[in-house]
Amino acid sequence: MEKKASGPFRCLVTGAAGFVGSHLCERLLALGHTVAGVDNFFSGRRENLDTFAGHPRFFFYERSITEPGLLEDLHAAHGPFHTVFHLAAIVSVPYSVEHPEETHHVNELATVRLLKDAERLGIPSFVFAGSAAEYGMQDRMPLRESDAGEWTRWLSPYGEAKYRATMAVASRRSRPRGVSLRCFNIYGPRQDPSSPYSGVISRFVDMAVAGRPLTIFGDGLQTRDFVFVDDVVEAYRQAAGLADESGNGPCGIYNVGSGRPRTIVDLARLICRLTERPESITFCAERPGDIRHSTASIDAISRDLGWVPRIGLEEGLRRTIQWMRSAAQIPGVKASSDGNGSK
Ligand code: UD2
Repeated sequence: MEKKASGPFRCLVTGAAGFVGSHLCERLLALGHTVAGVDNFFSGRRENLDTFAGHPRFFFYERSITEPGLLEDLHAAHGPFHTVFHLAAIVSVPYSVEHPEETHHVNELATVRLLKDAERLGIPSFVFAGSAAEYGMQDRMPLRESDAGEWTRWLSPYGEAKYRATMAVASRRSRPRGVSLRCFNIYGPRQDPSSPYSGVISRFVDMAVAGRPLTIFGDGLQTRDFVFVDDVVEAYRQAAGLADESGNGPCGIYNVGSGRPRTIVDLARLICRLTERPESITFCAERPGDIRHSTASIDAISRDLGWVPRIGLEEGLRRTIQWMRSAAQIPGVKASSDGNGSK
């Protein structure tokens, strides 16, 4: 049985024009909440706001999360907030390797400052976009929340900054109660396929819809854990306590994934079948720095929040393919900016 929604509440969403942030805003508005959204369009895209930009309970600010005083300003204008959903970040792993200092400032220090501001303002709940990249290089699967620590060999400044920010958030027990969601490979409508580092599903669906061969880096036997964006949004809602009548939720760190490993070659074949294309797959050199396997243990989030993914891979792919086909019809909508979104 679906838990009864509480509220309505006022929420802040940073990264509102991103792949996941825009879905989160849309869902919160549909549930009757008021949403202040922030994005500086570093990787977010204006068209991601199209379906709700004019909503009477949505207030958008083109500002950066690195600006001191941001939370105070928005709290004064639209608060008191029940939850800060903090998704804005440098999301590109290769960019983080080239710009480690900037990544440290945006992904870690700005998060810590927002957290302190939330404490000063007495905001009840702070939910952070952690990442599976926090686990770095690992041999044992599935990954449990305790598998990342100071001993971890991070593969990028992105992974390390996300880990440090997660630890700061998850140590908060009240006002704000802190939750970090370590999301695995998120996919779905609005994920941008245009960069070589965009999520593999957005790239494969884009290639298949365009009638081009799907390009696998390496032997295709590497595995990932794919989770549909609507399931991720539901995890955010539950983590904030918005699915509970009391408005209360947990604190700590939770993996968000399917709990099921999928090989990239099986994924490619499935996408060919669902797009009704002949199986046209090419293999090329392995991507430098790629991890071999990544699977989430979702025991903790299932136990504490009752969250389980509802959308299976095939259904999620169908929805993604449908979106990619319709986006392909609208000039200027599909593709063409930095990869935002997953992990
Ligand atoms: C990387 C990043 C992650 C995020 C993600 C983009 C790390 C540790 N993590 O994760 O933070 O930026 O990329 O979604 O760097 N692949 C192909 N063909 C393609 C594209 C990808 O074979 O056209 C392979 C790729 O080599 C990898 C797998 O598919 O083995 C998954 O790739 P991904 O980029 O979707 O995700 P991932 O987990 O490597």
